[in-house]
Amino acid sequence: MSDFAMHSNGSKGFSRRTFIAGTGSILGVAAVAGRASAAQPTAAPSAASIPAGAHVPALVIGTGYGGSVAALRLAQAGVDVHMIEMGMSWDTPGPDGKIFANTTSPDARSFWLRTKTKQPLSNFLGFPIDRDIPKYTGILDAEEFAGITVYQGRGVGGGSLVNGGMAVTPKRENFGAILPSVDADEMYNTYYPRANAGLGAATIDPAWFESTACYQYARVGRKHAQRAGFPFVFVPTVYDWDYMKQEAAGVVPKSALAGEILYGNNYGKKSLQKTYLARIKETGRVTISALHKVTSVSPAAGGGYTVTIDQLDTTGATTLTKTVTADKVFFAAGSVGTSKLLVRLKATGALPNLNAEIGQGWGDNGNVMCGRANHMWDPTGSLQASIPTGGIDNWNAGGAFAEVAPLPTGIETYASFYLSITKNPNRARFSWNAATGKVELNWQAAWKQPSIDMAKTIFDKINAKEGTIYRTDLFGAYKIWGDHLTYHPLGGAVLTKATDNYGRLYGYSGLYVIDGALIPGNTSVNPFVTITALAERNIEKIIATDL
Ligand code: FAE
Repeated sequence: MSDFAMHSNGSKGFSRRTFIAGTGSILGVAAVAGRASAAQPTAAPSAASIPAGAHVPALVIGTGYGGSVAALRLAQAGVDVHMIEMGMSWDTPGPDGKIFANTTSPDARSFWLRTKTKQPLSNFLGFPIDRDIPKYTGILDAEEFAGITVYQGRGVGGGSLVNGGMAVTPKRENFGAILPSVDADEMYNTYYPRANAGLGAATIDPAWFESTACYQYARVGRKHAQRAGFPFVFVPTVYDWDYMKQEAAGVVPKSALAGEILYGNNYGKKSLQKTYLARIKETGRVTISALHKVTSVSPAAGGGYTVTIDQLDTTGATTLTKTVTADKVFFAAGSVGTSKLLVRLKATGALPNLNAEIGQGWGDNGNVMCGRANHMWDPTGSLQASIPTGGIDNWNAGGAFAEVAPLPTGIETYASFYLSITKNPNRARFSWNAATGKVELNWQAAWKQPSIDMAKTIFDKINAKEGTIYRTDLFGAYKIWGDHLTYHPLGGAVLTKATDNYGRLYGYSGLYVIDGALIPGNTSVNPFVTITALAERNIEKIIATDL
C-alpha cells in the first residue's frame, strides 16, 4: 500500500511517496529516504528538531498567534526559545508544485488525520460533498466533541494557515465585556496597533472594491444590508491587496481568486509564516520542531519543568518520545489544545496545583452560518475572492456581527453566505474522563439557539425587505443553520481566573498561557487580532518582570 490511490478515491492519484517527499518539511524528506518500501512512513528527526535530554530556557507549545508573539519577543529580549508544533511545517511544494491544496479539490494535505473530508459546508444543492482522502497530518483539524465540531489549523503558523484573514479590532465600546480586567487605553493605544502592524492588516482600496468582479458578492451583501437598515463595515484583512489586484489582472498565479483558503493559500495571504515567524527566523534564537506534540509538563527535580514530547510521522503515529527540560513553558496550543493539556495534567497529577478554573469558560464566539437565496436578477458572481472584506454590524441592537462571506464555487449560485459572530452567553467546560482517557467538552448542540436568534435579527429582516428566503441546502437536506461548528474557540484557561492578569498560571511559577484560551468565550468580532494584541501585552510584562 505505497500508493494513496490504492485506498482513496479522492486523492487525484497522489503517490504517497512523491507526496511525502514533496510536502511539509525536512521531516517528510527524511521520512522517505528512510522507508522506501515500508507501509508506513516514519518521520526521522531533522537537524532542527529538539534533541531528547535538551535543556531550553523557554519552550513554547504551539506556533499560532500567541506562540509566535511570545517566541518573537522573548528572542528579541535575548532568550533562546524552542517552539514545539504538532503539525507540519508547510514549506515545501507537493507533486502538483503547490504547498497547499485548493478548497475545491481537497486531498491528503487538507485534513488532520481523517479518511474523509469534513467540510464546514457539508452539502450543495442538498447533496453531500465530502469525499474520501488518505489519512495524513493535513492542515485543517475538524475536532469533534459531543455537541460541536471545532475547526483549527495544524502546522507551523497555527490558525493563520487556514483562516479567512479577517483582521478585526473590536469596537472600543465593546472591549469592557471582552476582557474586563485589561486596561482598554493600553490596548487601543499600544497593543492593538502593535498587533495590527505585526500582522500586516490593511483595508481594501475602496475604489477597487466598487469595480472588481470578485467582490460583487460583497457589494450585493452591502446593498441588502443597507436596504434593511443595517450598517455595512469594511474590515481589514491580512491579504496582500496589491497581489489580489494582480491576480484579477491575470499577471500572477491566483490564490484568493482561485478559491484557495480553508486548506491554505499558496500566494497572497500574509499568514504568520510571512510575518511573525519570518521575524522570528531573523533573530537566530528560535528553533521549531514540527510534527512534535507535547503530551506532558511537570515540575522538574532541579527546578523548571520536564516536558514530554511525542515525535509524529505523517500517519500521526508516534515514532519517538522525548523528554526535555525548560525553565519556562508557554502554553500556546490554542484554546482547545491548551485547555485539553491543562485539564489532563491537573487531573492526572502532573500539575495538581492548577486551580479549579482550568477548563472553564469556553465559548464558540457565537459562530453560526447561513445562506440566503437571491433573485435571479441579483447574481453574486461566479468569481468570488475567498477573503471576506466586510460585515454587517448589528451587535449592539441584535447581538450579531455577520461577515459577508464568499461561496467560491466558480459558478453563479445566486446565494449570499454569512458567518455570524453572536453574543451567545453559553459557556462550556472541559473535563477529564478517566474511563476513556480523554478530555471532553460539555457544549450542547441546543446552546446554539441564542446565536440563531441573534443572526435572525439581521437575516429575517433582509429576507423580508428583499422578498428572499434562506438557503436550505448547504448544511444538510432542508437545514438552514450551520450551527454544528465553530471556527473561533476561545477560553478554557481564562485571564484572572486560571491565570493572573498576565497569563501566569496560578499554582506554578514559570508556566504561562498566551493564546486564545485566555479569552472568556467571545470577542464580538473575529478573534485573532485580539489574541495577538493580548499576547503582545502579556509578554511585554512577563519579559520585564519574570526574566
Ligand atoms: P492557534 O492559532 O490555533 O495555534 C495553536 C497551535 O498549537 C496549532 O498550530 C496547533 O497545531 C498547535 N498545538 C496544539 N496542541 C499541541 C500540542 N499538544 N503540542 C504541540 N503543538 C500543539 O491558536 N480568526 C480571525 O480573526 N479572522 C478570520 O478570518 C478567521 N477565520 C478562520 C477560519 C477558519 C477556517 C478557522 C479554523 C479559524 C479562523 N479564525 C479566524 C480563528 C483564528 O484562526 C484563531 O482564533 C487563532 O488561530 C487562534 O490563535 P491561537 O494562538 O490561540
